[in-house]
Amino acid sequence: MAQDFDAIVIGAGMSGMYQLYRLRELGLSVRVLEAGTNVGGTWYWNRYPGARFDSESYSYQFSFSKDLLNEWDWSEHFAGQPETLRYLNRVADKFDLRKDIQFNSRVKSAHYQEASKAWLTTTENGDTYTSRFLITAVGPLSAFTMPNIPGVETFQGESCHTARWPHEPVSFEGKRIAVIGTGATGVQTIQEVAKTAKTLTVFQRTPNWCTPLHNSKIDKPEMENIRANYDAMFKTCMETFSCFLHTPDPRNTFDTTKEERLAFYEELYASPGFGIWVGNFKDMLTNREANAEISNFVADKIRQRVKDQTTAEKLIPKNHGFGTRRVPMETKYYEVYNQPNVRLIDILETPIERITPHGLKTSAEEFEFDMIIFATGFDAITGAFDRIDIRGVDGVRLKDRWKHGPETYLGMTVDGFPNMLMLVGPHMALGNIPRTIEFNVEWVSNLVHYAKTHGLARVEPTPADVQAWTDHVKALADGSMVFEVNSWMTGYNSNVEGKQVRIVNRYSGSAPDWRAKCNEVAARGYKEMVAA
Ligand code: N01
Repeated sequence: MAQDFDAIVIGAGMSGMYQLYRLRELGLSVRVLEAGTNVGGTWYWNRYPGARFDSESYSYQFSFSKDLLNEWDWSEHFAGQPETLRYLNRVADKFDLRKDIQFNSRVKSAHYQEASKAWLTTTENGDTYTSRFLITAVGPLSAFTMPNIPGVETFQGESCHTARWPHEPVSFEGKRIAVIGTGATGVQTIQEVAKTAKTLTVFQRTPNWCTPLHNSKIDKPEMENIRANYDAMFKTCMETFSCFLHTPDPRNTFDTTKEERLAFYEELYASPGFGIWVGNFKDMLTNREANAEISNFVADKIRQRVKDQTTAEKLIPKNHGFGTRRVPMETKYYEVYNQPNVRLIDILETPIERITPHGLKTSAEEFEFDMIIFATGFDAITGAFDRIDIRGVDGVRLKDRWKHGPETYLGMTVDGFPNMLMLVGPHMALGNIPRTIEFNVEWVSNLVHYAKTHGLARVEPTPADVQAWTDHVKALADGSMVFEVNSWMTGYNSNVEGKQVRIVNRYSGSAPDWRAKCNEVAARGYKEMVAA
């Protein structure tokens, strides 16, 4: 017998946790279904060595509770995963969230039932739930992908994908270790593993442009200063392009002299966090010559930091410009390649042919390893949706509907999928995600509240609005160099069938613009949403 709730929320990461809190405040009955054994989502699963924030800790936390802000001290400007997970557990304790979360419950399917205008959700354990609203809080980077390398299942040593890292400590001491993948996760992992591994061999397919994080500790007086400034800080985050404390410089690159630009690049390179990516000249990702300037600057930094110039050249991206893929933030990453225990293998030059029981074989060499770490990323944004059998009106599958890329209204709704509301879904602003999450959750909560109080059993956008929003999101991507490059940010995944094609999966306008549009819709009483 299915249990009935006003809303089912899929996922107990940051968005699912806050959604539960908000809907409960509105007096609704809510059940959160979570595959893991505890809260935290991204921060629960990604326990790999060296995992940490790339956003300033205090700008990433929840802002909705003054009490919580007053109670929690951050120990570093960019906190490590264990601290963030402790924080999220504290949030769950403080607001007694766990009592409404069903852990160990991976959702298998969610089907819209026309007769009852409700969703029927089934977990892999066979539990069933009915609810008027289905709220997806599945995360943009949660469906991890193993590499499609032959023999991957035959390796007999220790092996793990970074997004499924064990809860117990893992020692690298005295071990011969391979890391496959050099995205933001690979870079953080490599820095850490290199400290103690007997040997570390990095298998790199595409080098990324990495820049220094410049992390540092926060002492008590500094924490008190930061706290005193919270209101202004969160206001800044709501005004900047992508909700970070950094925002694009209003100048174009060539409005400046060569000396001025180099001085500005030096300043950004020496500053903590994402400033060099999201606080750079405003034409960095639209003007090719401008992009070449910053790319050459960072390439020179890599040449200066890596002693062996053949290795340095391998670490410098040649097929994409700076900032066109997510910039991994690093702490002595390039210096790792000066260590005698570390070796870089360029697998474009010598491809991996297969993984063997004792290691792997490239076109040039056979390697033996005690451990292989797969830092091979995610089937991003739509991947977590694809893995659930979601069916709307007339049994139409969301996966089929999105076969050629997502179609949404405001990134939160899809016509033909009534009462399904998405948190951090496709086609909405991402950036510094918790800032977007809070807005997203509040907008969804207000809509649910409106439907409840107005006796509306069905909330859904019109096909015309979905088409218009999807066209708008695609038009925004036009002319941005980001959308000319293969990466999770363009939905490309070499390991997933049908995903070796670039799509527009993200909203690339400013977060304030996206929020303004959402606010307009709410202010008009959700007139666009077909309701009956
Ligand atoms: O994943 P990725 P990630 N054979 O897709 C390689 C966020 N994040 O987990 O580039 C060989 O970036 C692949 O090669 P290529 C952040 O938004 C946040 O590192 O496809 N190699 C690439 O090198 C980030 O962008 C934080 O040629 C294969 C790597 O694996 C996002 O998560 C920290 C392969 C995958 O890189 C994803 O990062 C970490 C194959 N078959 C991550 N398949 C924080 O801020 C894939 N690769 C805290």
